[in-house]
Amino acid sequence: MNAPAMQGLAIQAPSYVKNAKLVAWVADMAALCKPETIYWCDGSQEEYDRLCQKLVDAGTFKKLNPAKRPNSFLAASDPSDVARVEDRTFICSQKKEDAGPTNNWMAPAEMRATLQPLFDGCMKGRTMYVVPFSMGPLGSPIAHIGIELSDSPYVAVNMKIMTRMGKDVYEVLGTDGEFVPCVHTVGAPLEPGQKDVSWPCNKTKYIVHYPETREIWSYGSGYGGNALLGKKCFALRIASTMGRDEGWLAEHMLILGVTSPEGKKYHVAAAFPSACGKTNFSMLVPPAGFDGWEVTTIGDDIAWIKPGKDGRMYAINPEAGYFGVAPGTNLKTNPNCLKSLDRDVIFTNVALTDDGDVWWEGLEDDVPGKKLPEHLIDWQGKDWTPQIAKETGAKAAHPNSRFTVAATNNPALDPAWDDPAGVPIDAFIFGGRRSTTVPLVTEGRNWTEGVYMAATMGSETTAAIVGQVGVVRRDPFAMLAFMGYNMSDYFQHWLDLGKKLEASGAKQPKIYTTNWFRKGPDGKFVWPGYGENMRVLKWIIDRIEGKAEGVDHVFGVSPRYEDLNWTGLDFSAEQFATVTSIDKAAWEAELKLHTELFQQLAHHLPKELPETKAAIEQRLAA
Ligand code: SAT
Ligand code: MN
Repeated sequence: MNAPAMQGLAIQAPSYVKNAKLVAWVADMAALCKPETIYWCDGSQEEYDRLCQKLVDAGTFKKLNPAKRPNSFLAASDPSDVARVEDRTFICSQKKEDAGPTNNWMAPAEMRATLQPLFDGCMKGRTMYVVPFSMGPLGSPIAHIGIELSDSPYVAVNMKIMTRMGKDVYEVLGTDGEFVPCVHTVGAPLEPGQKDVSWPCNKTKYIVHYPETREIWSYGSGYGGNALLGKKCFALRIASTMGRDEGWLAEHMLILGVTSPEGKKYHVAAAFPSACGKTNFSMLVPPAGFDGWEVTTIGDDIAWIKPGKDGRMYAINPEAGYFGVAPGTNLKTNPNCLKSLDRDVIFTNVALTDDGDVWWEGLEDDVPGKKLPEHLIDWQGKDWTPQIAKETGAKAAHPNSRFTVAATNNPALDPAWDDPAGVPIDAFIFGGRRSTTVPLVTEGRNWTEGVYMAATMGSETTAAIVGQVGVVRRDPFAMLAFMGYNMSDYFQHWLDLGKKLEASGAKQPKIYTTNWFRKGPDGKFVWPGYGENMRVLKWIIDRIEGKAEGVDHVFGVSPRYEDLNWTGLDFSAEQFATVTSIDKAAWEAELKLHTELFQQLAHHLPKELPETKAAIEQRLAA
């Protein structure tokens, strides 16, 4: 491709890179993107430190006060580049129906023709980083390899934390192993002598997936899931199609271990939309009244789940770090997370304190009445004081500001988090953010009822996506933004897997739906959430053991007040009713929304879903 442009830029792969297809692809991409140099990342600490220093010199990173926050940095993004861009995200399968009605689609040839001129010369004046990474423990039968080419050193250092990144990956890859090619550019070529900006990006953005050829092309953004291509692009959108073809699941789920006082261990995988508390739930500290219970983290965002030889479902966390939402995190809401952030962290778009540390909204809320900082530099570099905040409503940290930190920093990390065999799943939870209608917790009476609850889940949007915050949208399986193929085919995949699992004779996971977010007439959350979610988790464990009661209702089984342990929490039966009531009119309206969803997804929609809906409608009318 365009050979003359390559003159003077030799593709000199390190001797340990022995995969001919990879070297040829890097050469092709270099010829297209025309970087000034190519740098092959080895994943070493020395390299990480060097690239971080480079980012400090470029003004992208600010080094935080080492006495307060050792080996940590603060990045400020361009104010236009702060979250995932769902309307710029495309699934380019050959057939439109394979992307389905919930995805943006363009024919692969048309998309390639669109991207060609954008990528041509897009890395001029910059370094192309070759970032080798494994999603999942190196060499695990559940893991897969990707190579990201990026002109962003910010991406390279974040990938070091978020994935198993480094030259060991080439050993697993060997001479002819498979990898998912991921090309990323900020889309800001530099002319000779042109001064760079601290956060290069482009107004034009494309986050593109070719599921059939398993490729990812990302243009114009440097932020989060748009740019760290191992995460949503690979581990969810591409991996979901791999899972469909190969009989496994790639899910937007945290994975936690929960150990009872008797020492029995369970594993729960839970799907919630972005910025709905997955990290908090995965690091939960059991409250008073739960002596001897322990919760440990396997993953906080993504699960790859494959059926094992014994017929059970085994899950790994394909990631190696957390890219979590900072605002709201404090010693009360998530003490384990706060401790994880003591050192070795990359913060993006939080505020800077006058003594060189970080701050975000809610950090001080662990103790009532704690004073706000007197002065900060906000995420856009402006002065912030409590007075300014009061007058203008200005947030010191962006609502989608993030931390990037290694899983190994987490004091609650599960000993099996890196086990190549994965952990067996006992329960799936699906949780939306709904101020009304949906009760605290419901158990599906069977696999199909569980799949129905997951498929019809609604949630109010958050700042994790560019666009309007707080509108209810259907977010099936919390996968709306992350599905690599037709949503109805995905429902079918879940139903088929359920049948296969049932046929194995092994004990199968139960399926639950939760809602921590019901509000009272005063507009405030009624359920205290965070560590108190243990009360719900224990009910779930007890149900698995056949030890807890509940009440059968129109779409499943929920606990009565007396079915939960209330030791140590002042929560009245009346409050409980507020978060668990099933209002007939609200559910009639809710079911209309399910009908709308099913109309949208009519093509290939499994008949079990409208059948389940009809049964709910009958029970509701009775
Ligand atoms: O930006 S990310 O996609 O990594 C975070 C999220 O939306 O969950
Ligand atoms: Mn997520």
